[in-house]
Amino acid sequence: MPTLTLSEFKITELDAPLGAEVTGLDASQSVAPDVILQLKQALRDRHILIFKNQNLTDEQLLNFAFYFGSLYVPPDDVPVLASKPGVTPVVIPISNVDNGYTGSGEIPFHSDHLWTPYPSSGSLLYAIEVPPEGGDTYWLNLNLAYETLDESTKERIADLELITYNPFLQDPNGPRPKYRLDKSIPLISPVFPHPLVRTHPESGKKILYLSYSNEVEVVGLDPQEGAELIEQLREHLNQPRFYYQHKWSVGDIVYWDNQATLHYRQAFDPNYRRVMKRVSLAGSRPF
Ligand SMILES: O=C(O)CCC(=O)C(=O)O
Ligand SMILES: [Fe+2]
Repeated sequence: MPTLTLSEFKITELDAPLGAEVTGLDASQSVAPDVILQLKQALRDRHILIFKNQNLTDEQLLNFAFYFGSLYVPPDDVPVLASKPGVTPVVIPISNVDNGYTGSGEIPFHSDHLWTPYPSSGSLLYAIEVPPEGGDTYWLNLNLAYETLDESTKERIADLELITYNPFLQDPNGPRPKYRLDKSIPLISPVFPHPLVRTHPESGKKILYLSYSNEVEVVGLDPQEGAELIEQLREHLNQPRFYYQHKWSVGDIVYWDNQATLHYRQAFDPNYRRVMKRVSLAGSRPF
């Protein structure tokens, strides 16, 4: 009989509103079917999985990610993080050095690719170098955010659709409005309304599908009324009781569900190096 060791495969729920830690799994190797199924179930239940102590090549990271789905590829005319015209890298450098894409500033709560027609189901972020302080990432439970709304708000938003404007089509040095009040500004790209209350495609849970600071518009509502509603929902979202703050260690992979969470990145001192790699997985049309 093999003896049990500390590196035995284990999924441990975090003492937080979402998240589970996975130990005793080497993501560079092939993974047993029952383990993959347990991970998928844990992701449905806990929305983010944190794999500890990994050491992977890009190819191994992709091979691991593809157990959970195929690569997210945006339409050619819908830019996302790291897009060059018509091409988006497969493994995206999330780094403040060597031409990485995300600098060292704060990144407000968002869900990746929310402004696209078929947003990614999830993303995996693998930490290669981390700063000694700062640069924590927070994940927020959007099912809990929805469930804790009062009944009259739930009724009011039940059938609303929301447009999130593509932040990668905005002038990076221009104003960053949080709501589209001025409808006279011509649109420079197609927009993709999604249900403001999304149903998770696997768990069936209701999700308040709204990022914290992208420019948005509620379809069919008077702009002032829409802006007030969205502000109220965003105030509700932004509460510590809905989120988990992750302090990174080298070798962590966090796999999160973009259909159930938002994430936020704390700023950090630009003199430190923070080097990560991200892979995003294909999703489906929100309903
Ligand atoms: O740098 C981070 O922690 C997260 C950046 C981010 O938003 C992403 O990789 O999708
Ligand atoms: Fe992101």
